[in-house]
Amino acid sequence: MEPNVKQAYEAAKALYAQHGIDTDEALCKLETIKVSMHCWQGDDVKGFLNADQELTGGISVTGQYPGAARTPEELRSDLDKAFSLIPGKHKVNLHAIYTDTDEKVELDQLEPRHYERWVTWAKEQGLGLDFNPTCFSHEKSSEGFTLSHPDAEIRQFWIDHCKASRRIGAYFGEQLGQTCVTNVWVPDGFKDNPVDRMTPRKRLKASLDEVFAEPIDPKYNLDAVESKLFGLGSEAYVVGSHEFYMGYGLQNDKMICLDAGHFHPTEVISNKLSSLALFTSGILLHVSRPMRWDSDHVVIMDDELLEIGRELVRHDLLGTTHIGLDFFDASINRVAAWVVGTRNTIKALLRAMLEPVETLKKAELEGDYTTRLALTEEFKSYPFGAIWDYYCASKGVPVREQWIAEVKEYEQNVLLQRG
Ligand code: RNT
Ligand code: ZN
Repeated sequence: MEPNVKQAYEAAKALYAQHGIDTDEALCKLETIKVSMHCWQGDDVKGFLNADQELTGGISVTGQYPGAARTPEELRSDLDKAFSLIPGKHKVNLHAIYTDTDEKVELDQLEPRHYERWVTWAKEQGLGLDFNPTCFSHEKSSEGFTLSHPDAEIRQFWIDHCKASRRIGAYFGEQLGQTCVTNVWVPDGFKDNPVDRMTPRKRLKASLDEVFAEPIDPKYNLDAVESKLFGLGSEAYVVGSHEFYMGYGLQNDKMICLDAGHFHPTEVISNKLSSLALFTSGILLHVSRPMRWDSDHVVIMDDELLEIGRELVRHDLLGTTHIGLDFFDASINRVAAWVVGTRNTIKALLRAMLEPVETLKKAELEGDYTTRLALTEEFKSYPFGAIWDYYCASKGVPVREQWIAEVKEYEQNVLLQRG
């Protein structure tokens, strides 16, 4: 470790200690937190199963930066590169379309063996895996409906796909000794005002009941359901709204997935955690950055990210919250996108751990809102960067912006060599 990194750490440590904050302890805790890095940033949500299909489901990737992964090997190589620049041991979030197999297989016929090479790799790298059925980019979703489709046959296809996905999740969990979270998100909805808002929701509810009917050991797989306010082409109505899945999740003991981009523009998921946590045994997050709409920009160190970190730390929710990332930007180097978003997410948690929460709580309880405001603001310029740098150095990953050069080199030697 460079001596100046260590020196800066010692100086910062002493400052935090004056407020009773133990930086060594904070780093020990930070080390145990896993972020689930989404594979789909690496290839613009194409996958390998039907890679020639256009991206549908009301989500969209913009940009033409060269170097997107074209094969599972390339994607794993890019993930390896990203993880070498991120401190800690984490998870990878796979979508069903990211099969690694020579077989031609349909979504409803998927089996654990189609992901065996991912499992082998995850074992080698000490990573966990999470999973998602892919209910989009398919001819059977082309009418904008999947699990709530009025046609029973099409519905059955998607039910079978989701059932298969849970079994694959359980296989991941069992093989890797780390619980897999399988998250169901469907794009179902109407572009224009519906007449009947209820019947599609009844169908979605019945389909989900079938999907979850098979008991699976929660040690291996946990289920989550993800709501949404609107999508491209489902502006007027989304079947799986927040209220729908909040009801479904609470009634059926399924985790609710909060995606930062799936609410009204001034509505934030950070303010939902302390409520939801009172009524659930766990929450899944899709940390993302909506800009004016659900645009899935790379996560930056903005107020909402910090607030999410604070809520998780202050209310001791880290043990029960599964932190997933969900963004896709094809206008910049995709490995860099992962590194920026993941480092920021971890860094935001660290910043939250380095706040004088007990003092602030006490001030609040005593009605001393002056101290609450003043101390909060002063802490914004406390030297958390020195603690972060030390953490990166002690985990053997590049300190500060040093990682950028490594990504550029990888771009030259690997990404730009791809056709
Ligand atoms: C879409 C949801 C969903 C997807 C991924 C690819 O709005 O956020 O999580 O982004 O499944
Ligand atoms: Zn999401």
